[in-house]
Amino acid sequence: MEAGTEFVPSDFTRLSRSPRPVFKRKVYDDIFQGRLSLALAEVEGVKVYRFSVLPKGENSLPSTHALAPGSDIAFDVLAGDARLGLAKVLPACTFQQSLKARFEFSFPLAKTAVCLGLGERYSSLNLRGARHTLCSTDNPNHDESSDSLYKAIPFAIFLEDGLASACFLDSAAPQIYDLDSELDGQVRIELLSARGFSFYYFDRAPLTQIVAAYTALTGRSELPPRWALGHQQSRWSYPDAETVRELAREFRRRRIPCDTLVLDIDYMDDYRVFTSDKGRFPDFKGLIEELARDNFRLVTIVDPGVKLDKDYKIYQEGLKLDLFCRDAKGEVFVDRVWPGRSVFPDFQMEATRKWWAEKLQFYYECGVSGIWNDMNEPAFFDTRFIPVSSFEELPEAGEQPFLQRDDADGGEPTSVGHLEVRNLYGSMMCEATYEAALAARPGERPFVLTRSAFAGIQRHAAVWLGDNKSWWEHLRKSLPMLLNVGLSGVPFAGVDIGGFGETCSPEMLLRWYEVGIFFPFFRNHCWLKGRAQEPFAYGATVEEKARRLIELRYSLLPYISGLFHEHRQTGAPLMRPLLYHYPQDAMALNCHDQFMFGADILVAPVMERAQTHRYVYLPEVGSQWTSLVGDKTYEGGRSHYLEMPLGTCPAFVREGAILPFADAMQSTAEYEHSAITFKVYGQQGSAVFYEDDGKSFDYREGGFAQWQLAYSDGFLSRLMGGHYKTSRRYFLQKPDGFKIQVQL
Ligand code: MIG
Repeated sequence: MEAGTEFVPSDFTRLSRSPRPVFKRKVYDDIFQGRLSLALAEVEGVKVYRFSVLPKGENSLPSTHALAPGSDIAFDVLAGDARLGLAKVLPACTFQQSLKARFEFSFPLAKTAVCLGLGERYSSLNLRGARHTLCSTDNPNHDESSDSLYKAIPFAIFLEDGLASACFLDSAAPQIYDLDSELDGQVRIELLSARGFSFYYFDRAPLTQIVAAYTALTGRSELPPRWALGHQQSRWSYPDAETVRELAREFRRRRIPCDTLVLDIDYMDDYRVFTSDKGRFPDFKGLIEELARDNFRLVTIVDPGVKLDKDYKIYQEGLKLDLFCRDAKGEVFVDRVWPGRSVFPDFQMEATRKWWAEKLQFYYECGVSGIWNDMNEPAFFDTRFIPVSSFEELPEAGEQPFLQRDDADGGEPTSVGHLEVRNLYGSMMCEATYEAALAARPGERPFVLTRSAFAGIQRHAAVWLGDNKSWWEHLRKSLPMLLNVGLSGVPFAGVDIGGFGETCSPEMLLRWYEVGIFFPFFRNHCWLKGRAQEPFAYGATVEEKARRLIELRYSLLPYISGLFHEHRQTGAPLMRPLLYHYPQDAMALNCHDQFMFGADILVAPVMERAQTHRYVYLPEVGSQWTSLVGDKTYEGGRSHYLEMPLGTCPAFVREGAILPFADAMQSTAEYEHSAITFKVYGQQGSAVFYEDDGKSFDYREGGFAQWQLAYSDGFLSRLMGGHYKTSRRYFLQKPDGFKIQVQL
């Protein structure tokens, strides 16, 4: 490769549309001369094999921070030749180092296997039949030609005959997963790296258990602060304090529930991070206090790029402390982003993360509630990385646009080419941000939102899927995309409701809210062009229907909090493909326009223009489903052609469920005092009801209430655990509609 040619600025769209490289069939000479080891652990009842590869010249495996610290999973090293051992556990698996900076795995894929996971893919649910590159990329055009997007989560699941197996390739370097794209029944994984890595294979088990094992390894999300589960309103950008005040007033005046207002890049002084613009936000702190009086939280965006400005303190400091990325010649790497020419913190170094966390105190001192990390792939206006998939191997460090200093092992930093660790950049920024929040408010659950992410991100941040558009196709795609993100270990996820780019129509906004109230992360956001997209921006009819939907979201908060608790227990995502609960049901296998929201609620939204009806598939012969709104009942085990007028709630409740509902409210500040009504679906039911204070970490030490509920013969029995007490009232709504108060 000629130095310099791969990284010249070029037109993104053209590149991403260039013909795909043909997969190489050449068999390479085996050049591997390093060390291998194979180990086994039983995790959540799943046999997990770890195949570690240390190429020649490397002394230790680099850490990617993907594994949860303190998860004491003990791997037993297996005797025997590691490669033969791997073939034994993964039939017909071949492994080879084919070039100095290229490794390959391949193994056969059962004919009917469904492929899932791999984080954020522009794909329908089944990832099979395509090549998927994992190299975090700010690709603003999500379409059929898209390959890499913002996140890189190298965890792939293969579901076959009701059981799943999976692999997790723990390396932050670019990877390509060819999932039978040549229709020859092969999975081929290429890793473009010169460094060591571990390849985990999860042996066949039920999908629920595979997800439990993967999240036991890479960690589970802490419970989010309750306010972050409420409705969030964002735009690029609300330009000044007065606009923000007016926005808050409008929400409350119109009684549209909302917890959080979000400030995009224009709150800053000329896009300098850790500042606010004195002209447009003269009293930033005062504004936040004022909003708080009305029960609004403020979240601000933070980008990694630091403006190259010799008079800017942050730039001076980072330079002096030597915390910015440098190129092979030792020059600080400069590229353009929103602040103009900028430099980029080397988050791979602990010192940088500590420094960043200190700087973030600016926001917490002002009263900001959460931080939204954007552009952290990292994105550049000039340097382009696509298409990695055309590389034969990873370019030498010196040929990469810059280097990073990796001290992830806790030792002396090693210099590595940026691409070796690029997929980690966003996650490392989030780790710093999470620590900053904990330092600022010990004992309070942080809220961090991120665009770029690597495996394990769920420990530090929620994610959203970047720049979707106000297109029906993007509304439709949000389902399978979020489902695969969830199966990849990340429960707290959402997409911009209404779409980020282009212009959302009134009809589309409502359809998006109909399903959006079931996205774990629930935020309306759009760009600066096009029309306003707040739920009240489209006239009275839309406003009224949107209000009802958002109110419903708030009523569901007890259920949603319970789902996050369940995630902590089992690793289960909140949004689950039907096959998660019905793996033997052929109709469920390929269903990507419906999903389960927890085990009890099935969501089947309308996602087409001018469509007033749709087929809804309800699983399980012999069971009965009830519409969440309106209490109409439908038989399970077949499809129903249902009328779904605008503003409809497209959700159905499983027979035997008991759902907890809060009263409607304007913000989660009212949650504590709301009554909770347990509604029974069917003549008997059972459920676990979970609650806690919604803000602290007390739940780790018993500061929660967990009720085992069982209903039969008109009687509700409850068994309680934990020592969290509330003063709210609880009601039971029986199947005949009759409502009575229940005592603790
Ligand atoms: O280059 O901060 O995905 O949500 O509004 C665009 C401006 C940068 C991209 C994010 C989007 C955000 C926008 N950002």
